[in-house]
Amino acid sequence: MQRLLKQSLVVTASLLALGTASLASSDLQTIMKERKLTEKDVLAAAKTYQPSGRKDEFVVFSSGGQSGQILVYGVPSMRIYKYIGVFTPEPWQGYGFDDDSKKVLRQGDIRGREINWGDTHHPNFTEKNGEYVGDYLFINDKANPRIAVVNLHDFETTQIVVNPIMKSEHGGSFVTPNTEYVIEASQYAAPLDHQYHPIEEYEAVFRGAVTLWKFDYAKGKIDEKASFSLEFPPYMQDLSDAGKGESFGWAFTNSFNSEMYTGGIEKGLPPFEAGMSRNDTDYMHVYNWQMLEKLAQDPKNYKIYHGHRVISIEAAVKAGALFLIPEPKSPHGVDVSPDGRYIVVGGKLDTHASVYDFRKIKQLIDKKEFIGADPYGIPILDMKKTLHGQVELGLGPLHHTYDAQDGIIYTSLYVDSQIVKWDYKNLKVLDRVNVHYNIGHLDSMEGKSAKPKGKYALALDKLSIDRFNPVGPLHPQNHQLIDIGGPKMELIYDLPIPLGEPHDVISIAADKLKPQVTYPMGTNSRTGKQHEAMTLAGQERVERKGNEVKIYGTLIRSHINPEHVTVNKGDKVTFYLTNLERAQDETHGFAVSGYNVHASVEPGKTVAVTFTADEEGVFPYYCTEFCSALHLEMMGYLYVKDP
Ligand code: CUK
Ligand code: CUA
Repeated sequence: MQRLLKQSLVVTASLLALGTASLASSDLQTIMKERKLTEKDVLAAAKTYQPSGRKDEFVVFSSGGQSGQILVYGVPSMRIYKYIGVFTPEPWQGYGFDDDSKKVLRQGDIRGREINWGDTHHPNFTEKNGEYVGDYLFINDKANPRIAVVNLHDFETTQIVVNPIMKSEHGGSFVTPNTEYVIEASQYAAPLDHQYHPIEEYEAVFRGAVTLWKFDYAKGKIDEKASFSLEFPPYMQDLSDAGKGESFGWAFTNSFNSEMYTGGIEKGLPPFEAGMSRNDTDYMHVYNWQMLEKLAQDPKNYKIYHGHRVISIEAAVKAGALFLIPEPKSPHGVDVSPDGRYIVVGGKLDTHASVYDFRKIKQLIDKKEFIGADPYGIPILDMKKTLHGQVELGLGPLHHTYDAQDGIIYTSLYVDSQIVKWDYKNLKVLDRVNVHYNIGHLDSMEGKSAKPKGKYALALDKLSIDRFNPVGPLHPQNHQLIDIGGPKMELIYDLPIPLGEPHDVISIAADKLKPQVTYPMGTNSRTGKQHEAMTLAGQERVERKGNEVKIYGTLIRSHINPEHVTVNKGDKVTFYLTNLERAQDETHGFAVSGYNVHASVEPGKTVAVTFTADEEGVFPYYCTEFCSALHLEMMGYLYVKDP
């Protein structure tokens, strides 16, 4: 109904623009009156409405926060397209319910323990010369440090790597300009050896780190053996960004506990929060991954933890690959400008944003001009001498995103609930818009790449409070769309996010995504290769070896072949299923009653589901997608008998 209404509004708005008094415009007046819509509301609707069949200009990938998933939606329509199961089982896609996806999902943690959720924060695309390439997407898990790779040719998660040294992370995933590395920086410091150590050993044993995951583009996989880490002091590292353009080769990581405060309300000490914000400044870590890459070749520079190379602070300092710069109190976002020259940092407890000039940083590094060193021997650069300037923006500056227009940046103000548009070269505020409420990340289209597109910005609000129909104490989050095409920013749409706290989003021009619509026949989507159990028409069969039964089946409108399978109680049963369809969107699903297995079998895909037939009886299996008029007839029986 609302869509229909919007459609008539669009028509009418254009008629109005032509100055045509018409029936439609009187309809519009009536509707506007009935629904209490202002002219501004009608314009906002016209800017976001997509008639049926019209595609969006940008596609947004949002972290799903505690859901461990990724959410995909379009801009400007804000229509949700997909959830991608990443760290969490997702039954529709069979993710975590078929054998091939279980191999990706059920990685476990460093102790081999199975973990079925994740806290996703920062999605990032593959890049070429700092511009986004719609081939792969990376996302981190803050809670159980891992990085996942999503293949954007089919929007499926194809790899999860477990960080071998961290216990918590936040500065991931950030990608170097040609996708050489995916950067993952730790958050809460912990002993790298995963052993017990009391808090008294904080300064001596607890550590942060940054892991540089090597991405093998041809294989579409992170190469764990070629990856390495750099040890950091226990300063509680935070967001990171990779340099580009003139800062290519460098990377930047914030931290918020230069105090190395260890708290203890149970011991009568002020809590973490009080002690960690005592100092006026924390440290930005400035490091060169190209130099670290070389250091990682020589065993004298690193220690091995869990088979993984960790370059020591000492070796990095000696090589001139690691520096610290003070930054305003409790920083959060660090965002490198499209040309790579400036690094903008927001301090949550400071009203300013700080613009660092990489040229000035580089000059001090080249001259070896330091104001001292931290307790771990890392040279510290003079903050004043590296700053281009600071601008007072308001309360709680968090994150930044860039505009297509050179020198223009947008910053989120968490406490003030605003987006500020400002000029980071001439250091002046240009505009501000209220958002609802308490914004975290924001994104202008491709706004963190070397070629931002502008046009729209997204505000990722942490609280929605009164924006939507109440659905209980756990409120949806609110993604607000802002038109940034004109001189004044205009808020034009609210999208309730129902699935977790989406800390960050990343957007890409829709034409940069070229997903396939069907698979080459017999594809194992998780490996991208032909499935060893691909079954074509006429090859359907049941093979038995001891108590292992393998069913090689096919799916096509509107039958499952075979339709009857008999096994003995206790048999290990594997159904291999190939969808023989060649038409797009002719997906079949596969479920067996009572055995907790499900597969989504898109055209051309082959999947496997394995279970132990531990219960005697008759179990219908069926197709779970309404695929044809005879969908309900697409079924069969599994007979489990006591031998
Ligand atoms: S985020 Cu992860 S704490 Cu500001 Cu990048 Cu919400
Ligand atoms: Cu195939 Cu329903």
